[in-house]
Amino acid sequence: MSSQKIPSKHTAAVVKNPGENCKMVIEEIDTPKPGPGQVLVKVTHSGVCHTDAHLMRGDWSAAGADMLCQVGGHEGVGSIVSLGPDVQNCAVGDKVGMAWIRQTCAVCTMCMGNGTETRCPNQSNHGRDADGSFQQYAIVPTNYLIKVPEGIDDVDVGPVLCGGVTVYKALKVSEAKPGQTVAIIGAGGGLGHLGVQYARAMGLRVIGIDGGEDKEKLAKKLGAEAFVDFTKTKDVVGAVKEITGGKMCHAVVVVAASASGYATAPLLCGKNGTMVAVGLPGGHVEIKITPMTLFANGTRIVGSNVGTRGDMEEALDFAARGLVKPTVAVHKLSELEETLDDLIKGKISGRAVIDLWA
Ligand code: 8ID
Ligand code: ZN
Repeated sequence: MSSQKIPSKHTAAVVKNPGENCKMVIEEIDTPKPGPGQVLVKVTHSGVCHTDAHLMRGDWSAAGADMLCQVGGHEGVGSIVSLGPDVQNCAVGDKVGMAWIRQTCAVCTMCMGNGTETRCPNQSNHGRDADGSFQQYAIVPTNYLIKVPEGIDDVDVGPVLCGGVTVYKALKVSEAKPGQTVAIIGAGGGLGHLGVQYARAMGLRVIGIDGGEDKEKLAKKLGAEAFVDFTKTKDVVGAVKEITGGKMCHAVVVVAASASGYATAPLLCGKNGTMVAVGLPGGHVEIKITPMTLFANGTRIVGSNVGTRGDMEEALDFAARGLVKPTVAVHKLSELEETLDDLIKGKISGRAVIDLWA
């Protein structure tokens, strides 16, 4: 079933040798046909998440998370161009998103739990074990297909599908209440700059922490009341102490992809504060806090991973209502490898987005 001509081949960024010697090649690959329970999506744009860089470079190999497919990307948006044999819950022409979670098993304890489906041990992920959104056409199973609401520009959808929903969920998990203060470590990056906006829309006060003038400008423009530049400030804990009048923060969301981001994080929490681990630097990184500090402060340390389909609907709704708008720089697919290099070097403020047809 299809209303438009689908080419037999399409352009994709194919990853050769994921790991240290990884190389990306722009190639024409076969356009697959959707099977039962699947649709074919013509991808228009895809956000570029730091997770893509981690996977391609093998940063998480020691943790058993290798890239097992040939095309990365999990912030894809496009429209359905063809339906598999038995598909009924969507139609050709629907605007949809493909995110990190491609499929869950729906029957394990995590899938059946309240809000725990993101921890399904049997899940598959776009750009990790199934080809993702850095290609013009992609197969997407329908049970995790995201319907994109009206009101968001195409170019802005992708960054919400991973970056947006992830920080939104992390803020919910932090249990910070309106009027309370959250520090976002990595506030000028992809997840962080969206975190500043979600936090503001949720009534929170934001201290942004990141490096460089561009990231400071962006975080402040989006609503951070204060900013600490970790590349210039030796004593980040002292700086936050000064900003908060000694009270420190109710929540600390770490989206930095570095060990240094975690070094100070638990110490930025005030009494009964919560640190949420989101950023996933490669290598062996530990979160250090003494029992005495835990005892004295009641610090809660939790991890948060992406969001459920319900979280996704809410995260997109904030964007559709204009409360959150990704700051994007649009690139061609041929510029993806360079864009990933820039991301690793910390040079990208906001989110880079690939236009698959430019
Ligand atoms: O579900 C999840 N937990 C999830 C979902 C999506 C992404 C986790 N992630 C992970 C990614 O794999 C990555 O490890 O979150 C991390 C951030 O992803 P991103 O936002 O896509 O990356 P980015 O745009 O590079 O932003 C990171 C920011 O951290 C800053 C950098 O300057 C950059 O702006 N940063 C670093 I690196 N070290 C810092 C430090 N010590 C720091 N900011 C403050 N202090
Ligand atoms: Zn991501």
